[in-house]
Amino acid sequence: MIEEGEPMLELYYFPTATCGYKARLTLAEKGVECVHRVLDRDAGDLLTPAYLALNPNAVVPTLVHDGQVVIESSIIMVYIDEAFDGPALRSGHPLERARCAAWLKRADDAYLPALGAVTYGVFRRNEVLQQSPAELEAYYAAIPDPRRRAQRRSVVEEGIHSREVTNGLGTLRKMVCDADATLRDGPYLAGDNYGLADAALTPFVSRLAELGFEWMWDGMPYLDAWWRKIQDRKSFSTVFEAFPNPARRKAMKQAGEDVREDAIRILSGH
Ligand SMILES: N[C@@H](CCC(=O)N[C@@H](CS)C(=O)NCC(=O)O)C(=O)O
Repeated sequence: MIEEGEPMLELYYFPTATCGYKARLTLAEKGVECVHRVLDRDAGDLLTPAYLALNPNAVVPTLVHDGQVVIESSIIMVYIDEAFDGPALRSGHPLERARCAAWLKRADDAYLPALGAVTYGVFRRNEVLQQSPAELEAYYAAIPDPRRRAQRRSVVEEGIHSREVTNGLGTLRKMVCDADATLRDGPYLAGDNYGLADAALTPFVSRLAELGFEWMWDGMPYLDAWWRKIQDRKSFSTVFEAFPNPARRKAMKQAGEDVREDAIRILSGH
């Protein structure tokens, strides 16, 4: 409970946002309460002048702490870890901190674009393509960054065969291989305790599981054991069960199942 007079902490996100999960897992692991500003992406909530004033990139998450705005999910995670009491989510050891920073950077630079392409190319396109041609053009035009706009068009129109998606699958396959190799040496990704690196990777592995892509880590016992452990944490159910949507869950599984053979074939050529 946030008491009156306490600094106000607000997190803006939409329920299924990967980057939102990173911030929400961090808050849950720290035991920090905040006001949840839940946006409706499909209703255009990310494009309102009020939201663009907070986050000009028209993306989530956005954290507002006592009127001060913090954007970028990995920066938000570190900010929450530093600004609030609760278990430290980064090791005090310089090398482990560097390893944590490297996972956060890979998540931002490589895994997020890859997962976005795979999610849209496998599943979201089925929803986006319900729009009329004029609505679809307006939808593309509203994406502020030209590179993201071109990527979105390619994955929606070409699906699993878009170069963005095939490259994305390769990147995510490398992500699980690298994580498995790291976890061979210890229980968590950057040190002996659960931390920001684990929280950062969780939404990516979780999305692959939602698509029924667990086959990607067949023969990777260390990643598999980590994933089971992660799902047993209270933070996982707090965050991933907050907005139950069984119909969407079923549609995602089905969409993943529909392209499974293609995805396996694409990865075998990578
Ligand atoms: N680098 C940014 C990326 C944020 C981002 O791309 N967020 C996605 C959700 S994970 C988003 O808001 N997409 C807007 C959309 O789908 O229209 C961060 O880490 O915060």
